Amino acid sequence: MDNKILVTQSSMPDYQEYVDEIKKMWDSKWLTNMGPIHNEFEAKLKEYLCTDSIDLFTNGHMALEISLQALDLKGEVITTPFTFASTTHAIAKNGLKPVFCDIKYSDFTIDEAKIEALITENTCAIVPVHVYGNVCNVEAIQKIADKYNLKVIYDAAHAFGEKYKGVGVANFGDVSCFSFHATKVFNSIEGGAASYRCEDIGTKVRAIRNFGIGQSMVAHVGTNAKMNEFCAAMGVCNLRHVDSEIQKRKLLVEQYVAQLSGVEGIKLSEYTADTAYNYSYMPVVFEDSFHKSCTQVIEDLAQNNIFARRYFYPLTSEFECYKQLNAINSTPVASYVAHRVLCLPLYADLSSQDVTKITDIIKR
Ligand code: T4K
Repeated sequence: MDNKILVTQSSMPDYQEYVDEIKKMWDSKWLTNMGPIHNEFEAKLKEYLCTDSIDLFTNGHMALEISLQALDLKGEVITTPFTFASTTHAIAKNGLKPVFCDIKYSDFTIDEAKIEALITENTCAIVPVHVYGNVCNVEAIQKIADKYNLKVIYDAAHAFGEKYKGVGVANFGDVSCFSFHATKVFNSIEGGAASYRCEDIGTKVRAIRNFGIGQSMVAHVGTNAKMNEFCAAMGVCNLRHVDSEIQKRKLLVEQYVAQLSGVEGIKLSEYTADTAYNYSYMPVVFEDSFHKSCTQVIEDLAQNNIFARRYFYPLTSEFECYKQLNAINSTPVASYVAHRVLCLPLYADLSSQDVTKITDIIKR
């Protein structure tokens, strides 16, 4: 391999640990369709995520898309444009209209103070994103949802294992959806999960995940989004090590923060004492007062074989497929951040020397 430093690097167990795990499949010949490793993984996740309800999926996107389908929603959904394509696509794929709400500059999550003004008689739900692992203002959002009888579906793709005021994030809203993609803090190669407040949603979600096949008959238009045993085995292995991976990331983030805070024109994400973070991303906003533009920083880093990424640029509201919604100028804070934010390399095996090299290049 070359010596490139990429934005992230998949966490993997020792080769032998994974081989020992998948060896069971050669004995059982059971590869998919909610097999024994799948069920073991699910049980372990319930414990880790502090929730009674967890269902596994092929990926985080299918968890989100199917959960929205299971809620039988119609009309408009208030959401953030400062996210990965998946969030907005999951809404649109269900025939729902995304209505974009601005974000807060402090932590880049949906601005709860701007949600109510967007509610109409057609609003049926709110889909906030715990972006970069920054937990949304779950109390304020739930208050609004209760007042207007709206469902809340959290895109928790970045928030695996986090707690807010001691409560696992899987417990907020009607549904929370996680991603276990190879690029995430915790991965099962590809994979995802959803947790629910109400078991009825779980029953429906499980049917839709398996072609709509329920207890007796096919009642829902379903799809195939079942997690296979190879992915579940990777999940079981990685779950054993996730706490130490998060601890290593925490130290690296603390180093980044120490070396970049106070620099004129650099804005870092705000961390609060209420949240137990997973340190999934290292976002930095290069404000106009910084001596280089975000694009120049990307180029300077790339010249040194370091590859930061523009998560999330452009806003999903600026995608070709959503232009007809005419929402491009409706979220000024999100637009400002999207044009200036970079996620710096962050993964458990990144060295502290590399963090220093990266921050030196940025400050130089
Ligand atoms: N909601 C939100 C808010 C999300 O961010 C995402 C996914 C979802 C929903 C949907 O969840 P999933 O359906 O994906 O489970 C990546 C991921 O593909 C995507 O999962 C993630 N968000 C998004 C933010 O980033 P890319 O296009 O940046 O990935 P890629 O291939 O450029 O990889 C980035 C770096 O990661 C590489 O430079 C090296 C490293 N890498 C990548 C792969 C694929 C590895 O070390 N190992 C690997 O196997 O999208």
